[in-house]
Amino acid sequence: MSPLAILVTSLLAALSLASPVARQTPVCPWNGVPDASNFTLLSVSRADTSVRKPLALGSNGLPSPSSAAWLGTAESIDSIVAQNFVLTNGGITAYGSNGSLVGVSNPVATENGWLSFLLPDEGVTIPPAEVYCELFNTSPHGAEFPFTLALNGGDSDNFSLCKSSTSDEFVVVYNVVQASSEDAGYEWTTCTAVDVHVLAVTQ
Ligand SMILES: *[C@@H]1O[C@H](CO)[C@@H](O)[C@H](O)[C@H]1NC(C)=O
Ligand SMILES: *[C@@H]1O[C@H](CO)[C@@H](O)[C@H](O)[C@H]1NC(C)=O
Ligand SMILES: CC(=O)N[C@H]1CO[C@H](CO)[C@@H](O)[C@@H]1O
Repeated sequence: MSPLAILVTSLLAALSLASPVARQTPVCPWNGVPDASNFTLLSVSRADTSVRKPLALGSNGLPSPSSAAWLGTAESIDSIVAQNFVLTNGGITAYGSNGSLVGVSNPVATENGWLSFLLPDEGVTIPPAEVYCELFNTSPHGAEFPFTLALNGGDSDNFSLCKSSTSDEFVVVYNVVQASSEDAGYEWTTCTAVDVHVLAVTQ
């Protein structure tokens, strides 16, 4: 997108928030929206923005089929559960490669929070936890990645990628805390701060 197109998109999004039909949820600040159709997620290192990893749901270390999965780098996952997502009123649903709904977002702890998903049995409907939000970049100069994932009230600044202590999966962890990292199941020394960007899938 050109910077102008990004500006127009941001303005339109801002205007739509001001309209009576816009829904503002407790999880979304003014520069965020609680809905986004079909997207994938990309982590970008804050220290070196050339380090970019597509994210997916996986559950390395758990027997398959498992009733849980969490967000990690696609390259580190033994068997990818889902790579396409939809955000609805702050809740994320995850879709497998054949397009079927396979996961719904769980709440995320305010410290050492894994971005975990529940994998319901087929045919069972469970609503996703409504804790996410898509922030849009408001810079007049535009941004390479105009949309960023945020949670727990619009916080997009505290995601890290860390290696799980029980497998080779690099998982996304919210608000890492060194003192309790061992109990939380990841290796503190492997963590790097990242932004998690929302990439719209164009049909
Ligand atoms: C899609 O794949 C899942 C397993 O990943 C399977 O349980 C389900 O039956 C499949 N659905 C269709 C429509 O093929
Ligand atoms: C998302 O887009 C992909 C690629 O076009 C498609 O295969 C998939 O079915 C779509 N999923 C949803 C939930 O719309
Ligand atoms: C809840 C929390 O710890 N938020 C932190 C997220 O990151 C920003 C910027 O690094 C901090 O200022 C916040 O305190």
